[in-house]
Amino acid sequence: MISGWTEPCITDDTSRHCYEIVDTRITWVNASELCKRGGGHLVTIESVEEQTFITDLVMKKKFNVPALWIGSDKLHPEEQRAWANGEKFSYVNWAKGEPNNLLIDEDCVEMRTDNITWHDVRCAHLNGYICENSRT
Ligand SMILES: [Ca+2]
Ligand SMILES: [Ca+2]
Repeated sequence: MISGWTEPCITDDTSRHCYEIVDTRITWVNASELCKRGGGHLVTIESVEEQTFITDLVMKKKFNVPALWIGSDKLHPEEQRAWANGEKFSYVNWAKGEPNNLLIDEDCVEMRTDNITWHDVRCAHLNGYICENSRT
């Protein structure tokens, strides 16, 4: 369950970003819906600083899920590749060889909890997820 947006948060020049990591395994669409219901969205990682902050959060906690959904779907074809809000990727942390669309329809993006790299996988896969709430 979303337990609230009080912590942990980072503040940059223009806004404050708070994160909630949930280790219940659900599909990308369901994770996206739950984040929205909590007033946020699946995390968009726009800089190395944001990735580092999230990496620290993930590493601090022992997860019983191998991967967490982040906020990108409709990954293929390549020219559509972006965050679900339409924003183009300004930063990426793909694992070597990813995104590879290996099983066809690997249209959603997960972040592995062991090494924090991104992989494209099928959206019906069951993962934990990270919600973000950004306020200006
Ligand atoms: Ca973000
Ligand atoms: Ca893949």
